[in-house]
Amino acid sequence: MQPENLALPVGITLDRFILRNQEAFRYATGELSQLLRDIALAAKIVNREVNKAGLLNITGAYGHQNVQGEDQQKLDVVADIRFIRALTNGGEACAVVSEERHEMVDTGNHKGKYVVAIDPLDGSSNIDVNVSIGTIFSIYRRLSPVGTPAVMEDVIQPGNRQVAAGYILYGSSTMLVYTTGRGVNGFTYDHSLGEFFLSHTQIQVPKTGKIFSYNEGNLDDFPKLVQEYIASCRAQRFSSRYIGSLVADFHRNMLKGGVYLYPPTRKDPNGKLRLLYECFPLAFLVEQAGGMATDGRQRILDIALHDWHQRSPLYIGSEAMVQELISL
Ligand code: AHM
Ligand code: MG
Repeated sequence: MQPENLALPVGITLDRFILRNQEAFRYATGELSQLLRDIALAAKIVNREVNKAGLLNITGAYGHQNVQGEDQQKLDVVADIRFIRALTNGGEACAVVSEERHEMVDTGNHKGKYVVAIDPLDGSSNIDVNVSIGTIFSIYRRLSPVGTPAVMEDVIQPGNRQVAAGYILYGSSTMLVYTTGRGVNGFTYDHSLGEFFLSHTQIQVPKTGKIFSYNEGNLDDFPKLVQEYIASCRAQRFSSRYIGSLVADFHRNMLKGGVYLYPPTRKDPNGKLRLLYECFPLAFLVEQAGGMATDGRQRILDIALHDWHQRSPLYIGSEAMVQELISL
């Protein structure tokens, strides 16, 4: 055996990858890179909390409802605090909008050029039952002058203005997947080294697929045409896969080819998912990976935002499948 085979290279760390990409931009100041690293740090901490959730008795409802009127899980609150603290200490984000908070958080970093929208822990109904959950984030350049406090307009921008977006999937392994508009790359967390390593280079969503994901309990509420599309998936004997954690369902479909549907329902006539920190970031990622995202009428990324907790129907995944849906 060759001596070097005794110690194989460990690969490219997320930090090095971010730095290399930054070097490709002549005038890059490194602030976006630092911001991504802050998010990765918080992700590692949240990953630790998620892993020990049962041990520390921090699972279960926190006893409050969040702004959507849903029960907050303790880990939702913990993740929210972790991300906001990391972004505040980092200094590059002047404001953060979180699914868990009514108001925009002014980080006090008025010199920061960026604003961040985040769903700190998505799929929260799965926390207590040891099923995959995720974090979703989206980064915008602020519109208001640097050096002043952020204003509402900074975080009411359409998805097509995102400069970066990504998610962390706390699954059978922990992954961070992100884009800065030049393709999508995925990094897998090595617990023993405490580092994310590049594992999925330039991810491409298969053009079509055989997986469809939706909450079947809501089927009778769906618009007739969506029901027809689902009937056609069934007729073709496609596989139905639904975890109930958007990040996990999205991730699987992005790698294997498929479509995720959250249509309007009687309970949520505008759809359940939130544009700013759920639909926009995933739509940016899917398009960067060659897929599509629509609300049934228009491209998700072009929807005008009026409220940072605004909801939308979402149909996202392989291009051919989303196209077929739209054509109906
Ligand atoms: P959450 O942000 O409260 O966790 O809700 C979002 C989640 C998504 O992860 C998931 O795709 C969807 O809600 C599941 O909804 P349902 O339980 O109605 O199928
Ligand atoms: Mg969510």
